[in-house]
Amino acid sequence: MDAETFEIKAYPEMWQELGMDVARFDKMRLMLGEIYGKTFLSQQNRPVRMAYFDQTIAEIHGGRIKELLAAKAAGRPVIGTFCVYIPEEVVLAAGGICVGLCGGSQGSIPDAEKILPRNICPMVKSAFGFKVGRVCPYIQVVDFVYGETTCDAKKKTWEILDTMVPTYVMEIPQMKNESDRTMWLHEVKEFKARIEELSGKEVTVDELTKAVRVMNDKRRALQRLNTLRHAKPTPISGKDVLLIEQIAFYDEPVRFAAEVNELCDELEQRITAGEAVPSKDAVRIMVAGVPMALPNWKLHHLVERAGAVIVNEESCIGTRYYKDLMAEDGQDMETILTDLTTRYMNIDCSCFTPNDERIDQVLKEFRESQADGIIHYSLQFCHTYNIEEIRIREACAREGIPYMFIESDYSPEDVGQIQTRVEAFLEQIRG
Ligand code: BJ8
Repeated sequence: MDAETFEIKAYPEMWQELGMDVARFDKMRLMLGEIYGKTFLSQQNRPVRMAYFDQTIAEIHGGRIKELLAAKAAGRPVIGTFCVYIPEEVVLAAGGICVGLCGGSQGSIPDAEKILPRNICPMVKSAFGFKVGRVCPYIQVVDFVYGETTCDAKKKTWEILDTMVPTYVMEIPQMKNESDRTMWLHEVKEFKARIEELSGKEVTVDELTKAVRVMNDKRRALQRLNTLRHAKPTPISGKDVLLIEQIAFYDEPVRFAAEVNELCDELEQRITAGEAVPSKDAVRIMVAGVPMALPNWKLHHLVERAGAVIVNEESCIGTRYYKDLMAEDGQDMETILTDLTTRYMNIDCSCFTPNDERIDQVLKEFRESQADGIIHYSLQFCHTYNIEEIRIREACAREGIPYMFIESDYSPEDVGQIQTRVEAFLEQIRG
């Protein structure tokens, strides 16, 4: 595959059956394919094993959708998600499938703004707009959307989204006291009952244990990838790792973990051979902050185009998704669900207060990734990340870590301005 000829495959008949706006979606498909070619396939010296992930993108609107439809036909529920708080293990144990829904595109925002206020998070608008405009096959396929009460923009949008596609909302605690843990455990049990009702299948201890192993294996593969990219020089670009972290949310988990491990084998050989991407003395940047939902590649592209390399994402599309595993030896349902509750309560989303763990985690990841500086990335109107940024900035100042804050959206309008700021930041680091 090369940058000029790459194309995302078209499945107009299937899209028609899914009730999509086929003509408009087809234009979006062509545009996405072109951007993908320029952003990813134009990179030099990519690992050979990235071919699987390129192929996954080529089939993003077809191959995976066919798999989801086949699963549904076999009675397996398909759940669309927007947050790493979904207890995926429970869905898997009932034979179901989780798919992360797109929310990283400017193209669907005008659809959302016909209904929602303009001054809310672009991720929420983008995701909502995909349903309004009927331009995402994933949201057309799902049995229900999993929503959560992490932030105000999301929780109020679910009420409106629910009129278009069934939306199940779980209450996420905002603190981590004992009472919050008890409440979250109760929420998990109710979610399990809902999944069992939908699938017609009881979630047994055996099935749940198997699902925990599947998810742990997938998370272990991503941890391995992240550890390998921390090598100096790094054997893979930040863009490619971000892409894999995004694909993690919709690919079949066993296949995905196997492919990531194959890639890791190749990266180990590259490290031994001293192969560097992009060059041995490239400035190493760690990104922290909000998730970058598909196809949000803007910041990574700008940073790496300026000659630096991104070596870590402290983000839900990043380490927050895979840093924590679960015990695999739970003997009874109550113990497993309690372990699961603990694992998910370790997620240090900025919706929590206080959230000191996240500040510590950012510093820990900075040290582990051998980065030279941190860019904190927030989306416009995301109050929790935009305010928590103050504490990250203070911590970086205390530790003498070069630091920059970027608040952006999905439009191309601030590209020039971000490019200039990134270049100045890299110069500051180079000294
Ligand atoms: S666990 S980070 S995936 S909520 S950026 S929509 S918070 S206004 S994405 Fe998130 Fe779950 Fe937390 Fe992770 Fe709201 Fe902020 Fe937008 Fe956000």
